[in-house]
Amino acid sequence: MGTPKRTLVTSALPYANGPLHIGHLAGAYLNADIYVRWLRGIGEEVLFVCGSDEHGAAITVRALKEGMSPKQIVDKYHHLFQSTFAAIGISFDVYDRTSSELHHQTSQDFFRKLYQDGAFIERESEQYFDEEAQSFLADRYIMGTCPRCSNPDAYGDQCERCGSTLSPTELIEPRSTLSGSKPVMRSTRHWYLPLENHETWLREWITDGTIDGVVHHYPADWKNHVLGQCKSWLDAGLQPRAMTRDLDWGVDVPQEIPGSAGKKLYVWMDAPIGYISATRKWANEHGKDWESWWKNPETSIIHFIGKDNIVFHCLIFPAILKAHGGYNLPINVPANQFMNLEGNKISTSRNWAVWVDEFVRDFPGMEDSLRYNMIRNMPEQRDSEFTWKNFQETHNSELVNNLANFVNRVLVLTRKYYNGAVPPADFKDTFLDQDSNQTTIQSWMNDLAGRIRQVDISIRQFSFREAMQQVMEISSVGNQILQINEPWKAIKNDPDSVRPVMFISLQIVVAISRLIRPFLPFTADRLDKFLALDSGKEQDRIKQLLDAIEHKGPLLKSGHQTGDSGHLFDRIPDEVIDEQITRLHGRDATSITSESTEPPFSPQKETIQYDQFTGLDIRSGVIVHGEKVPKADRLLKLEVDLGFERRTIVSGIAEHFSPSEIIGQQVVVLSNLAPRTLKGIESQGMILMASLPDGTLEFILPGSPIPPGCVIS
Ligand code: B3M
Ligand code: ZN
Repeated sequence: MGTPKRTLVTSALPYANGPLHIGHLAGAYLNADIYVRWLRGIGEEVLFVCGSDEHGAAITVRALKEGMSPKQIVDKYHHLFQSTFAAIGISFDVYDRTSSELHHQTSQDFFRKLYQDGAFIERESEQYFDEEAQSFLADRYIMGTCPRCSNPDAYGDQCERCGSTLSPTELIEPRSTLSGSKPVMRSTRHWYLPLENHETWLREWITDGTIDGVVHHYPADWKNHVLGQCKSWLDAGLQPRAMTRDLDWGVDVPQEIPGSAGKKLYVWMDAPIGYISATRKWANEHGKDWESWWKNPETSIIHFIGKDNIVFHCLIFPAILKAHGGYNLPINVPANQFMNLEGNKISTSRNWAVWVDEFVRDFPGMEDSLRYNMIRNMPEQRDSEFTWKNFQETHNSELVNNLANFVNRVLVLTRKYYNGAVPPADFKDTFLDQDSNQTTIQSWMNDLAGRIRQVDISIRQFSFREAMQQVMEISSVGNQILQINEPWKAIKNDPDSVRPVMFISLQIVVAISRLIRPFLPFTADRLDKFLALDSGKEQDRIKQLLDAIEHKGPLLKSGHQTGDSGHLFDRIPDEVIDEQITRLHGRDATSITSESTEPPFSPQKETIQYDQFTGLDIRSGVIVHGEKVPKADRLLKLEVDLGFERRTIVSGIAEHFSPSEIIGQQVVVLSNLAPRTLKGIESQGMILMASLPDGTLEFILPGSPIPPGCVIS
């Protein structure tokens, strides 16, 4: 698969100001982890670096809120990040932090070099100042009304509602985040990077993929939304950007520079240099040369980030690197979009999130189920959504019914027919393939090699959803082969014909165990144990698989004794999911009143096809009876007349309506929803409700009364 290369992979340094949620995972960590583990498996040299971003207003504002010092805050979350990433199987080679001494040195050296080379311009300007807190107010230290969308809680650097990039002077009615007071203007001096001087080469690099006329990368390999964002910044014209701030917390501007007192590096100057510091830390600890990862043109650099970090990684950091000189630029920045949760934007302040550390505590041994769902719904090209129901569904129908079922059948039958040993077979032996064609083991293995190459292509295109599906497809095909050959019948009359079937099935299990490791590493470990193969070592494992196939040697030889197997995955019952949904909503209800900075409209869901819509049977109905469900604060048991029949529907509206006030209420019902059992009652449909911005629910009413049973479309 091409010549072995060297790749440096970075994931965005998360701000150490709150726990990790699924949005982080799906944005910049899981995708990077799959990519890195795949390259390791193929036998390529790769280094995966990350660390905590411990500077900037994100940290100090949080510290203020929690009544702790910035140092206490970063210590708390840095350690939580380390354990959470490890628990969910993100396999960094090094996880550093930007408060480390080496990082302060590295970023100061950068600043010093740029200063000495005259890469900065110095400027005096008027900036907002909080007289009460005696502090200048940049970035998140200042809030006000967004001039574009009127969000009253926009920050000095960005409006989170409409996504616009802002500067503090654009805010309407600005106020200090520190004291709430009205700021005044005061003048201050800072060092600016004149980005406009970098515009020409940045444009060539981004749009043509060339540096000084030499091909660096193919722009067609970059994601459209990444290119689009970069181009719109370039088209708007780049402006000088301040690289320093008046702050107490951060990396000091080097002392020997006149005017450095009280000045710190802008967090977006120091944070990306954190990738370099992390590489240096790793190199120091392993006696390696860090520079070959950053300066040798043979090394490819790839930054995995979320879409809100695109401009920093594609324009500002490259300009810093170019101004410094001697560094490689990234070959690709495959930014992901955002993942929403149950119809709303994930929000730390509203506690509307699935926290990864809580997940691993609540679902021990099910780390891969979360990884699997995140991969299936990865926001690669557009925003996506996590729902607990979908989590249950992908787990039960794909991991349990497809994967676990296949593995279990193969290992149980092997034990039954051959005492757990791989049966003898010749590569010329035949069996019926998934299309019921008579096929040799040899030709089927060739086909498998082709499938593995397809996975390789998908991963290198950053299409992780597709790659995951291609691996799962191998398991589906394995199931079909068993189904078509029916070894459980053939074993009685024609036991010889069963040998190649079981032999190939076992080879498929081994192939899956290797191919699935980048995606579901914990499952791969379990599979290795079931197969009694040595586990853990990642380097070259996929390469060995391909080599074995290509040299016509099976990976699992005849006579190999498989180990004890168990269930790979157990089904997730409804109660477990309902509990999570209830908990999520409970949290939101308590926090929504205190501080809501979210837009009143939840993001639109992914586009569906027309026939998905026509699959919904929506009817008019009338509530004829209602009662509270014992021991469930939120649930009402309703009797709904649909004209052609009466239905029992359990609805989560008890906090909004009493049973007596809704008798005779006209309702809109999704009538062909599969029945679900809630608190022991079978609910046979769902009443559609409108969610109002203040968190209340309303019935949807027709313009004039309509009889029950009418089709709504
Ligand atoms: N900490 C921003 C973020 O978490 C930032 C990334 C830095 S990458 C160098 O969105
Ligand atoms: Zn806005």
